Amino acid sequence: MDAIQEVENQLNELLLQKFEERVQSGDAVEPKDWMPEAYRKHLVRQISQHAHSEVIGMQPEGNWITRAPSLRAKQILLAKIQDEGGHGLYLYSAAETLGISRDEMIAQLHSGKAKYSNIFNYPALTWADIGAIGWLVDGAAIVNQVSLQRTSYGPYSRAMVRICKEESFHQRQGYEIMAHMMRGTAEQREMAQDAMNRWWWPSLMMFGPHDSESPHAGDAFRWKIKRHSNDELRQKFIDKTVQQAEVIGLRIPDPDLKWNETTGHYDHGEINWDEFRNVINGKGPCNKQRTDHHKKVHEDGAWVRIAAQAYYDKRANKN
Ligand code: BYC
Repeated sequence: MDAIQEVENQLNELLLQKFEERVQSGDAVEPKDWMPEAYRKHLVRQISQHAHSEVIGMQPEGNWITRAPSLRAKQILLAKIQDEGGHGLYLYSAAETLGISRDEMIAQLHSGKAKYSNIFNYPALTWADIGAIGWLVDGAAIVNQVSLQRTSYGPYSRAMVRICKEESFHQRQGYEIMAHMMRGTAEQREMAQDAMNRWWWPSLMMFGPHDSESPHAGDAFRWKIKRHSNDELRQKFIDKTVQQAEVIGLRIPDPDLKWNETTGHYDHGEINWDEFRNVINGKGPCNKQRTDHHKKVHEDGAWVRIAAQAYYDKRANKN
């Protein structure tokens, strides 16, 4: 028994070495390839959380479909929300190639075992929030996702390529709303600034904790799941967004924000990490509302899944 175990261990070490050489050379890892269990688990965690974020992210925006200020705005918002649902589907499919079922992922979301992005636990109070979500939230997501296009797992990386194309349209849609409001009345400008004030800091939190506090960073870099660190991507987002805010006359709600000649980047104030931890651990303003809504809709839609399965089974039996 011991001898068998030893051979097995040696074999696993060899496989791990080969796997790491492949990843280092830049080859994509595909579903049927051998992979270390920790790599598989890391990806299931990240991809499923990413998928849940896309789907839960439909809720704050869906809240505004019936109140969009014009037919054009309504059509665009509907298309955007539909895109987010599609992103969730590509990502659930990518995660399924790692041996976890959609049902298991949904059960983990409902039990609280799986997280979703902190950002969707805040309410969308005014139409300007829809602008801020598109511009800041999708803008932050793009910075992260452009980097993930080169992630080592093939199905995740390919999903990212398509998602990024759609997200850049979403970001422009949000910026257009904000620019439009900033050209409007004093009340509209105030509304846009208020949305900016509420969404800025949670958007910076989307990139995750500082690098020194990021427990998953080690494996993520070792296996090229991540190509850039949380802090690098956050800085990139700040640098590009500050200029966009200036163009339309919005103020960044950070008194410590200033251009640093030496680093060539903006310095920024400290993020409220207590707020971040509270929000991702279920104590944000809308956590309960978001999960309760997802559970209810999932239960209400059970008949659709049953009917689709019955149709599929019937066809399969015929062939
Ligand atoms: N929110 O070691 P770390 C969208 C957790 S949706 C919640 O740095 P990692 C859109 C992290 O999970 C796009 N939790 O982790 C949709 C870990 O806890 P666990 C959303 C967070 O994985 C609709 C712990 O903190 N994008 O665009 O190396 C409408 C330690 O973190 C967050 C994605 O999901 C957070 N923000 O790095 C509009 C991107 N940050 O799991 C727009 C995919 C950290 O041990 N995900 N945590 O319990 C990633 O790139 C990475 O997972 C992260 C975190 C950068 C988020």
